Formats: sequence, C-alpha cells, structure tokens
Amino acid sequence: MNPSCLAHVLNDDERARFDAEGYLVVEGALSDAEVTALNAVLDRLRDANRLASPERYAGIDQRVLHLGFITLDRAFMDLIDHPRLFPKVWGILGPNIYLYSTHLIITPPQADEFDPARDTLNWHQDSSWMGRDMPELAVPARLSVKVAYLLTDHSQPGSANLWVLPGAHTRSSIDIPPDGQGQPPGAIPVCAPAGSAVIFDRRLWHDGSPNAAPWSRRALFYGYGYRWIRRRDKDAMPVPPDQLADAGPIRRQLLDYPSEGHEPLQFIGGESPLRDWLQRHGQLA
Ligand SMILES: O=C(O)CCC(=O)C(=O)O
Repeated sequence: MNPSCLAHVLNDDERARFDAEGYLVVEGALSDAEVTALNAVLDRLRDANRLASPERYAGIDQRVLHLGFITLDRAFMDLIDHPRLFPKVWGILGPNIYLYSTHLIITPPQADEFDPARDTLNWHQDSSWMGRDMPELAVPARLSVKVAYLLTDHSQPGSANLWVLPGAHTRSSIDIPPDGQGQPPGAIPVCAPAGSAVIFDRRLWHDGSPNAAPWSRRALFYGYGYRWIRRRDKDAMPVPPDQLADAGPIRRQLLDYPSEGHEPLQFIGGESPLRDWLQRHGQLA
C-alpha cells in the first residue's frame, strides 16, 4: 500500500459525522476516468451474460444483485484497498478487518412511479440477526461497514438512491409505517454525483429504491467487517491465481488469503499485515 494514501485518513469532522449520522458521503472518491472504466467493465460483463439474472426486489423490477462480484474483473479487485477510501475504513473499524461481503446492484429505469410518500421501502440494518442474538446490548455493535461506489449520477432523488435514516444506527428498531404508506420520519435519499462513495455503518437503517431516472443505476458495494465475522457462502470469493499473485499482504488479508503458515480468520495475536503497516506508518500505537 502506498503511503500517499495517508492524505485520505478519516479526519475529525468526518469521524464526528459518521458517528452521529451513521454514514458519510465522499464525493470525488473515483475520478471520471475510473468511473468510465468501471462502467465499461460492467457493459462488457452484461453483454457477455456474466451478471446475475434480474429479479424483483421489494417493489423494484428487474434489479440485478450480483454477490461476490469482485473476482469478475481486476478493476473491481483494485477498489478493495482504494487509496481515497480504504484509509477511512480502517479509520472507522481499525486493522482487524477483511471483506466479509461484496455485491453489485444494477437498477434499471422503472415505469411505475416511486412515490416515497406512498411506497414504504424494505428498511433494514445489515446483519440484523446480530441484534436478535445479542438483545442484552442496549446499543447494537457496529461490527462492519459498507462502502458503496456510485457509478451513475444519484444527485437527484428518484435515481434509485440509497435511502437512509440518519442517526438511527444506535437503535435496533425504528417506526416503519405499518400500513406500507410512506417512510419512517426523518428518512432521506442520499444524493451524490457519480464517482462518490457512501460509507455506511451496518446498523444504519437503509434500503435501495426504485429508479425513475432514464439510465440504469449502478453501484458497487464492499462490506468490511472484523475477521471473526463469517461470510456467506455466496460471498466466498475464490480469487483467480493471477490476481492473487499480484496481491500484496494487506490485500491478501482483506481477501482472507493469509500467508503460508497462518490461519484464515485469525484471532487475537494472529498475523495482521494491515496492523503492522499502520504501526510502521505511525497510525497505531
Ligand atoms: O441499492 C442500494 O442502494 C441498497 C443496498 C442495500 O440495501 C445493502 O447493500 O444492504
């Protein structure tokens, strides 16, 4: 990892906003050239029928959800330790992390109008069963975050924006309208241009939304969590040998491919190239 990424560590203002609201928008996380290149990769994969089949999801027609997508192309792999975003991830979670989940979502334009005052979204927290398994926690534990890279414009509501309920991440329940009409009070669409990244706490109440824009909405999601969190089988990512050969020790940690002689998903005291790197660069005591 190049030390120049230290210019993008989480600053105090970003940390305060993330802690208070449960998410953070980083505009300009990807350059225009990166957005164009990633969209071209998606076009190629779509044309070659290599993406998951579209399905209906909670009022969204023909949505593509492709789990464990990062091995489909090296360009996706290169985002896992992106210099402008990854420093914010370790700033929030610390060094004992790996990629526990990845997915891409494509939401095509939809003819039926989405009316937020009418159509209640499928509000959820990620890994919500954790709250059920640990009811003794008055405030649920953070445990993981997702980074969503936006490859299309989401600057206006109605462009299949991620909807969030800012500040509700410290609660394990919210008031979801029981009659399916409208959104919880305080809910907002996250509006940001293409190339932005949204980092969100797994406890943030959120959902995707239908697309009223004339283009297909595209977003790439990278879920980072502690190395003792288990990943779904569908998210298991056998990394092609050529991509693994190029991966440095930190990327290998994120992919859960430890060096020879080390166990995957180590416990305290195990190998942690990210921790060692942060210590060497004065980021950790
Ligand atoms: O499509 C979106 O923006 C929402 C994705 C989502 O709900 C998730 O990643 O858990």
